[in-house]
Amino acid sequence: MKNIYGSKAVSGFIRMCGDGFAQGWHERNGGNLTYRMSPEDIKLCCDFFDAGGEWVNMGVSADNLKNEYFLTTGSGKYFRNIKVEPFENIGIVEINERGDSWRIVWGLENGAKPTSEFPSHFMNHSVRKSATGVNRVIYHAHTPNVIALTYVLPLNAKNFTRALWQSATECPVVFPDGVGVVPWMVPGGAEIAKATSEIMKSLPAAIWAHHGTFCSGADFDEAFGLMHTIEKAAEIYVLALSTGRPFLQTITDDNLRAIAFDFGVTLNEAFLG
Ligand code: 2HA
Ligand code: ZN
Repeated sequence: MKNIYGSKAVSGFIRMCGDGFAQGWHERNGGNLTYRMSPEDIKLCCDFFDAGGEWVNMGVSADNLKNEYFLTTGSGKYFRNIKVEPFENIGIVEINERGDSWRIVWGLENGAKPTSEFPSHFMNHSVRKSATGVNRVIYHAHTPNVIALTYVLPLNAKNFTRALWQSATECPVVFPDGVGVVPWMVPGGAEIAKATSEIMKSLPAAIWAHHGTFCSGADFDEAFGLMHTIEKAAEIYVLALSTGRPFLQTITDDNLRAIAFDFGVTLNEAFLG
């Protein structure tokens, strides 16, 4: 490999950032992405690492993320610029053996730091790794239609999950566990990190009221696909609402159960009925 961009981890990460920007989810420095590298990714990329950076304590810790390596977007950086200048806008951090600090080993040049939401991402990685065994991606985006719905739907998991499941037939198959909702909170801190990771113990996505969406996935396709599916369902719901006409019909709970049965998934019954 001639340079680090030849690795699937780094090229896939950069591609996903560009795809999110193209969707209109990353105005200015909005949104952030992290990827927990596999042993193969690390083996491929480590020739390009420089571990001379300082350790920085995160204020949160996770036993199951000790000594892991994460690709991360930079704090205050614009998704729009990632493709053209990746080394300043994204980077790789190593986690220490206590699981409570990071240091930069590649990228984030000229004084850049990991995303301001790194504590949220880190805690979500920890709970999704435990819950699924395979999760590697945590993705936060400012999804406009999901945000719009947080002004008009009651802020709870049941209402949001049902509204999304009913808005597109694919939804119960893509996220049969449903989505959670975090009430409005100041972003970037330990409190919102804790609230989000509580949800992520059992659900693959959390909606942040009046802010955006957090999604998880085993790989870039799965995490991006989940964000895309949730946001598109929300768009359909908003379109239906914006006709100003009453809903005459929808996908009923029994229809949802029938989809789940045929596609071999188990729907979270707590969000039905
Ligand atoms: O990175 O999206 O939530 C900026 C944000 C903070
Ligand atoms: Zn945000």
